[in-house]
Amino acid sequence: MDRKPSALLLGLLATQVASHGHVTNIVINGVSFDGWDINSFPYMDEPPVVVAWGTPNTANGFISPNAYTTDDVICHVNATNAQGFATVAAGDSINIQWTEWPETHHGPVIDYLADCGDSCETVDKTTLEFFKISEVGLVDDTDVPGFWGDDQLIENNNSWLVEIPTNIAPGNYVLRHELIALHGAHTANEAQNYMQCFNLKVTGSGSQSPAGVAATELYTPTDPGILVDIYNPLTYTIPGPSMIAGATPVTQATSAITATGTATVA
Ligand SMILES: *[C@@H]1O[C@H](CO)[C@@H](O)[C@H](O)[C@H]1NC(C)=O
Ligand SMILES: *[C@@H]1O[C@H](CO)[C@@H](O)[C@H](O)[C@H]1NC(C)=O
Ligand SMILES: [Cu+2]
Repeated sequence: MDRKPSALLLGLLATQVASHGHVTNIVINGVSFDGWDINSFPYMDEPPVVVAWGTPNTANGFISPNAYTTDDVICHVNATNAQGFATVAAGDSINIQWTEWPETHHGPVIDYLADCGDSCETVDKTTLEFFKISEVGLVDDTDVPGFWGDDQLIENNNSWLVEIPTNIAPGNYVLRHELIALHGAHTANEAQNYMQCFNLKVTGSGSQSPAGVAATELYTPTDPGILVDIYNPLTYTIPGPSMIAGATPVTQATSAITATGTATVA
């Protein structure tokens, strides 16, 4: 028997790798923290402790609208709590580095935080209530399908800068970072959500504890920002709740890496 993968299978694998993406690392004030490596960590009995939530997403896949009410929409498929965290001051920005994002995958870039209480390492993910701190949708609609948040991400070295609002009370938070690809979204259930979660300890003197919603209540398959034809001129409505007061849009920029950090284990 020929044990080599067939040309067809190789082609499919290549297509999958080429057509989707995931986060490789995040950078906070020059310090780079590893993400969850979908190509190796899922195969390990004891994967390294990182600040990113774990997922057996070895297919480099996405979550579909028909799974918006399942736990997979919280932090990706079968996600498990990150076992460490990174510390960030409110008001600081975090650069989130993706693998090469496909040009065809136009759509918004959205970021949320959820307060974990005592520990993001042990919190029950179904109790997390997310509030929105950043959203960028259709930036320029001059030429259909337009220039989108994730086109900005591509121009920004496939990375995204998000600011932790200054007014947030210090504490333990999950950052839920998400790209939604809308190239097929004119067909029901064909939007593609790519979310990744990270554990943060936010320091500072803020006092706000914004109300949030469960991730399973963020979107519905027929939201105008989810079931949408981007190949015709449109006014795009970014899905999910409004941004909190104090959320500050930042100009996209890369973050030079000056050091490598490791997740803090409580
Ligand atoms: C996620 O968990 C379900 C239920 O245990 C399982 O059927 C499915 O194969 C898992 N998915 C992945 C990608 O591991
Ligand atoms: C651009 O991204 C690559 C990884 O894809 C990274 O190695 C490099 O440092 C980044 N460049 C800048 C200026 O951030
Ligand atoms: Cu894709």
